[in-house]
Amino acid sequence: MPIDLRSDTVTRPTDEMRRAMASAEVGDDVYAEDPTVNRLQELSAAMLGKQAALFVASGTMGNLISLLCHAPRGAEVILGDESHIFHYEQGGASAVGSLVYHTVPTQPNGQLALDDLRGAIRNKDNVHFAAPGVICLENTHNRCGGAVLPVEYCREVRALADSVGVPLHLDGARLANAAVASGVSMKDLAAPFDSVQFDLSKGLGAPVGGVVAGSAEFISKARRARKMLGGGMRQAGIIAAGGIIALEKRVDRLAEDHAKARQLAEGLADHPKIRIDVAGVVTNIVLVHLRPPLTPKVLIDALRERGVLAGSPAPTRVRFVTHYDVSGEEIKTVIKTVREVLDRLA
Ligand code: TLP
Repeated sequence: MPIDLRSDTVTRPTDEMRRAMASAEVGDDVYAEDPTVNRLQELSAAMLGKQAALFVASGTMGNLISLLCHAPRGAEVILGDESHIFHYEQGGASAVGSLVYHTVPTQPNGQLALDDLRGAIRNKDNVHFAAPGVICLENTHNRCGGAVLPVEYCREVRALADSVGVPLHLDGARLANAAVASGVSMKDLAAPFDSVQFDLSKGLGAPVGGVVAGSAEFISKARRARKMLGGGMRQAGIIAAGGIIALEKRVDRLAEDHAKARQLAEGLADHPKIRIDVAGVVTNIVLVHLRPPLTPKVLIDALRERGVLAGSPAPTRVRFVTHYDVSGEEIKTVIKTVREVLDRLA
């Protein structure tokens, strides 16, 4: 078996999760009658300090549902140019919801500068402009190496959003990692946002799904949007049961993944063919910047031959993501392998 660091999405459910899934009580969730889904939703809403929550098939679906419910046709989704929603979700809000993406530069720490946001919020009373529909942040920030957004910053964006009457959405696919790394609860991190989506199927280890949380009114709209998108999943308690274990038992251990990421970054950082911002590795993502002429493809192919899998988010970067299914010993093997491969490559 290769050591797979392409993503924390590769984690497999534990035996405990599989047992819970096998014995889950189920019902038809389109009628809101699946007791296990209902329990996951109640637990999620409580953990995020929101009135209600909705189980969704994936993080991508959770983000799309949220944007569709916040913004009317033709309105703008204001978001970072390095955000997951902009890069990796097929422009779904445009394709499905007739929304317009308005990007602002993402700072290296994952934040969007308040001045840039102010500049992007157009005057909705001017007939020439698309109206502002929703502002989106991302915590942790995937393409910024798992950076954590401080809650104080999120509160500043909230104040700005309030001053112009625009809702605020959080892509919190790895919100649990942000909470563990910063020592701020998921509830406090979620508080400034009207809606939050988080994933159960990444570092938390559930096999499928995510959750959207918000006000009761927002979630009843979200339930309609989920059905329209084909996400009415019937006896979904089978998969929701894994999500309950993830939330109840798998949050605190994310600290181990963060330590493994730090171990990896520190073990590689002094190699002359690469650059790593070690201090910036605070969660489970390690971005390795390659010095030319080295390219991600050459490095990734050579590592694959030696049984180590990594991904490439950009033309000069390779990404390693730590998770439950990779041990500290395996990280030592990865460090040794990457160093040997780098020494050998041009
Ligand atoms: N991220 C995946 C890939 O899509 C890149 C990964 O391997 O990191 N928001 C953020 C910040 C994400 O990182 C992801 C997945 C999603 C949303 C989408 O979640 P899913 O895969 O459940 O649709």
